[in-house]
Amino acid sequence: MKDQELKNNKYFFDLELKFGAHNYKPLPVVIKKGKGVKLWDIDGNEYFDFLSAYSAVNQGHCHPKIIKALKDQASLLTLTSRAFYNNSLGIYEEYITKLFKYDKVLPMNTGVEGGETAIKLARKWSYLVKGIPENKCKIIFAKGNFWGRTLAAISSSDDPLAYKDYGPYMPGYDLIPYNNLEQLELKFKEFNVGAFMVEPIQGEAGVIVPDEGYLEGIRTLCDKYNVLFIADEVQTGLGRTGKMLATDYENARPDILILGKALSGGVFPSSAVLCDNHIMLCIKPGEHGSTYGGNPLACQVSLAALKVLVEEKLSKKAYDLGNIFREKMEDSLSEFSLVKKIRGKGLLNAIVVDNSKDISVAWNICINLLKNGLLAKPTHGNIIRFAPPLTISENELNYCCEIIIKTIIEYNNNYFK
Ligand code: IF1
Repeated sequence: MKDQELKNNKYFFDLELKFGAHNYKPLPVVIKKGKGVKLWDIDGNEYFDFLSAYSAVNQGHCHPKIIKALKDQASLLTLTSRAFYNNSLGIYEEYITKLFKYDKVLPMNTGVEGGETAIKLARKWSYLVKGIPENKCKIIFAKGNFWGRTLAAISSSDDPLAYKDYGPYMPGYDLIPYNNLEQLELKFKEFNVGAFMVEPIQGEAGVIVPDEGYLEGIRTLCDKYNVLFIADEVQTGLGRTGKMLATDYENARPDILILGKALSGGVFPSSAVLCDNHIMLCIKPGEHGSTYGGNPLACQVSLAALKVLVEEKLSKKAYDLGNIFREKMEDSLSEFSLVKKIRGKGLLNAIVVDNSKDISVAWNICINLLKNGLLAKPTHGNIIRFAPPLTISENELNYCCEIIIKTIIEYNNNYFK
């Protein structure tokens, strides 16, 4: 490639097309820099980020305190493996277990590893504590779930896009409708049910918010039938929905809590599984682990990321700004037949659009949002998720609401009659 040739968007599109797997369809923009709620592309165009890397950047891009923690630790020690102790892991473990009020934490790297770890803990507990016969433990999931891309994760999916042509699938799973306590209790009456793993709000399914009382109902039924309540808060946790945990909205303390994504503020892969001793101590030395799990770099970055959430009161911010967002969207857009539903909690929101006349409507709106300086991505065809970093100011949120409203109304007037 001649140096003087411009490395424009097409240059980067073509590199990825030629040398990369085609497992994503990104929006046509090449991001070069991120800071706070903003991203800049290679031409210097500025955008408001309303995806936050699927809620991994709750603290804003390149938060100075998290980056400082990364830099300080990176020049000291990055990885020892768990073959030895290190002077970061215990400090991090004490902080996170006291923050979320659990006896112990098992550190992993990605959200899906957190899910796998939670299921392994639940199975161990089922055999060693509950007394379910070996290899008979059933884990229950809700239809519409998404907890990652491993074979164990896609085995619980009812979305062909996630599971098709990846069989055979993990045995010992069962699916019931989301937001349905009656079906849950019927399932719990069956033999050998060890755990129910569920998102407090289903993210990938399109920000599906369950009825009030659903989470508390899960807790009650899990107590009644001695079944573990596993909350996948990888996307909903860490302030995103207006509380530190989405399960904090009700009396619904999970037996096993899974965190990821914003646990490191988008700076370094870090996930965590928290539970009390009677579950966590079912796994003995040598029975589970990970090369990078609990590495000093992830511990220091996660410690800083958690402290930012607490010190900057980002949960409360998300709660208040989320109410403003939904109110503005309802006031300005609910009259348009193009807009079918506006829903969410805190700063995890989605707008469902009518794609009966044009299946690409959500994508096209996102392209127009991009042109208007705001980045958002559709999910499941007609649902546009809006999830900015929780550090967004009220003025910035108001400005972005105007962009979203203007873009959707323009689309409605030009293409949707
Ligand atoms: C992709 C989706 C979101 C998650 C919940 C566990 C995980 C995720 C509730 C696994 C991951 C990511 C995965 C990423 C895009 C994104 C996503 F669209 F895929 F479904 F957010 F909604 N639990 N979600 O949302 O965490 O292993 O990725 O760290 O795979 O395309 P991970």
